[in-house]
Amino acid sequence: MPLLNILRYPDPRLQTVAKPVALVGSGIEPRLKRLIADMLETMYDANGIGLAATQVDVHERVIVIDVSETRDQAVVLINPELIHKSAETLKGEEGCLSVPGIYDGVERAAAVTVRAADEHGQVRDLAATDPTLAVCIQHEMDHLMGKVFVEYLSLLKRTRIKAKLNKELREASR
Ligand code: K1U
Ligand code: ZN
Repeated sequence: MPLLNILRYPDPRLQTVAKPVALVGSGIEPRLKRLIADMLETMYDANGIGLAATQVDVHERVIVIDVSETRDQAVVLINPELIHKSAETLKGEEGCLSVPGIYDGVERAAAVTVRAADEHGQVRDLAATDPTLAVCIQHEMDHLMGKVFVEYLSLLKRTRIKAKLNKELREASR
């Protein structure tokens, strides 16, 4: 199965708001199954713990996540909706496959509950109390809304990050 190209910040396509997936009664259509398989392969190949369809230039509400150490506990979220956010917050270090080499702290809810269809089209509630999973869900749901984690950082930091990534892009295309 092919590895998908991951868009790099500040590519304007990362700002696209994803549309809901039309789920029909008889489960997941082959095109969507292929997308999920390709996204999982791409995420594992890049050593990521999550990937949103937006990052591979598909503007539909699909997320894959695996925060396990064994890398065999994939979670697929189709049309995810946050139904609960804890009042307790945490400031954890985040990274992003679309912003390579940049890590910084972002304040997020420490626990969330998300309602989403799984890879079989079954709608389920997932209560994420593990902070890494909770943060990753929020980070990936931001991608579906066209938001990249660096937008939580100061303008100065964002300007520096854009300059660094643009320089790397120029050097790579020489
Ligand atoms: O690009 C992405 O959306 C995936 C991203 C998910 C993520 C990482 C950390 C916090 C929130 C969301 C990554 O997988 S970045 C690479 C990575 O594996 C990683 C980086 C920092 C901490 C933990 C993992
Ligand atoms: Zn990301």
